[in-house]
Amino acid sequence: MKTTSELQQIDAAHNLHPFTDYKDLNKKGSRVITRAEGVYLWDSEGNKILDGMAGLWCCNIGYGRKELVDAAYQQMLSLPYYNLFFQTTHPPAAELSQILSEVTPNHFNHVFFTNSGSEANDTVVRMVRRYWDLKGKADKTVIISRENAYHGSTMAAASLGGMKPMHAQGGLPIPDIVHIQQPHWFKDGGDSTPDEFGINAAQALETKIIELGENRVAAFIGEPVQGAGGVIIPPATYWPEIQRICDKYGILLIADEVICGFGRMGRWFGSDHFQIKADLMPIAKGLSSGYLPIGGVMVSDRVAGVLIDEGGEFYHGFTYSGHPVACAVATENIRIIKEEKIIENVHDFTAPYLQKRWKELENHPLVGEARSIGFMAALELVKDKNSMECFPESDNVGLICRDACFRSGLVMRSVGDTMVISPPLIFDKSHIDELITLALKSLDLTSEKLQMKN
Ligand code: PXG
Repeated sequence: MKTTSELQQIDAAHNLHPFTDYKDLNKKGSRVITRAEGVYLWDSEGNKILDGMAGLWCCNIGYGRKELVDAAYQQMLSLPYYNLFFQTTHPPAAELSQILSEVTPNHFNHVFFTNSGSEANDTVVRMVRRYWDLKGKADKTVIISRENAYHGSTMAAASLGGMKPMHAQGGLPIPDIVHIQQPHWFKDGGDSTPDEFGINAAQALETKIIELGENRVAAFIGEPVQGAGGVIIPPATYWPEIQRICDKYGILLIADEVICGFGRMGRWFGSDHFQIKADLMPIAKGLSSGYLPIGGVMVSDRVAGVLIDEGGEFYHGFTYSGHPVACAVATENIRIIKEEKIIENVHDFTAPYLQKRWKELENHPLVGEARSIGFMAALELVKDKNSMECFPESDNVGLICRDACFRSGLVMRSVGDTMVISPPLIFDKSHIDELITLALKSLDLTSEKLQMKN
C-alpha cells in the first residue's frame, strides 16, 4: 500500500474534495482514513479515532457489518444492475418499497428512489410543482424554506437550503424559493421564552404566505431538527404551529428526514418525535447506514393519489433510481435496526444517558449551551459565559476545537463555533463516557490554544 505522503500527494494533485478550500487543504495534506470497525476509525498512521459523527450523520448501525457486505455480494451475483424505467421492476426495489411503507408513518405508502438526499430534494421540487399543476393550480410554485437550512448541493437542493455562502456561488436560489427565519432560540431568542420564540418563529411562515399570496405558495420544507446548520432543536411549540399554518392554507408540508430518519432521534423519524404529518419526506443517509448511496422521497397518500390517478407520465428519474444492490443493502440495514432493537435502545437507554453526560459539558468555561435530542448534540462555544458573548469569527474557535478533537482521537464537527455530534446509534454507555472524556480534553486544549494566542 502507498504511504500517507504518497496518498496525500496524488490526492492533492487530482482530487477536488466537497466543501473544501483546495489551497488550504493541499498545504496541510488530507487526513487519510483507511479502516473502520464498530464505532472507531483508523487513519493511515495507525491512529484510532472515535467516530462522533457516524461518518456524515449516516453510519447509524456502525461499521463492519458483514451482513450488509453479504447482501451486496449476493445481489451483485444475481442481478448487479437493472432499472425501474420502461415498466420493469426487480425484487430488491419492490421489497424495499414495501418495507419503507411499513416503517414510515401510516399515510406514507409510496417511495420514489434516488441516490442521495440532494436528488431526493430535487425530486421534491418537481413533485410539488407537478402536484399543484395537476390540481389545476399551476401558479402555486413557491416553496418556503428557512435560513441556515441544509437540503443538499444540487441546484434545487442548494436553493432550498438557506446557506448564504452557497447561494452566492452560482446565482442561487433558483426562482420561487424563499426563506424565513430559523427556530434558533440560543442565537435569536432574545428575552422571549423558548415556547414564545417557537410560536413567533413559526408565525413567520404565515406572514410570508400572506405577503406572497396564498395562491402562489406550494409548500413549506424543514428538517425536523436542523443538522448541518448546527443541531438546532426547535422549541416544543414550533412544529405544531407550522402544522396548523400548513393545514390552514392547505400547503404541502415537507419534512426533510435525511438526517433525522432511521433512528437518529430515538424514533424511526423526526416526524414521529414531533408528530409532524408531512406530505413528502426526503430520506437518505441512515437508510443504508451509508454503506451504499441510496435515497428517496416518501410520498403520502394525498400526493401519490394525484400523481397516480390524474398524472399520466412523470418525466423524472435517474439511471440508478432503486439500484438493486443499494436496495438490498438498505433492506438488510433496516432488518438489523429492527431485529437488534437499535432505535428502542437509543430511546430508552443511551439517548437519556448521552443527554445527562452531554449536559455536564456546560460546566466547561468555553461552553455557553450544551443541548441534545436523541443521538444528535451541540455545544455553543462562547467567549463569556455570563453575557454569552460570542468569539469574533476571525478567531476560528470552532476549527481550533475540531483540530483538538482529532488530535485527541475524536471526530466532532464544527459549524462556526458550534460543535456538533451525531454518533452511530450503537454507541453504548462506555462509548458515551469515552466521548465525554475526549470532548473535555479537546475543550481544554482549545482553551490553552486560545490563551496562547492572547
Ligand atoms: N437533506 C439534509 C437534511 C441533509 O443533511 C441532504 C439533504 C443532502 O444529502 P446528500 O446525500 O445529497 O449529501 C443533507 C446532507 C455536514 C454535511 O457537513 C451534511 C450533509 C451532507 C454533507 C455534509 O454537516 N447533509
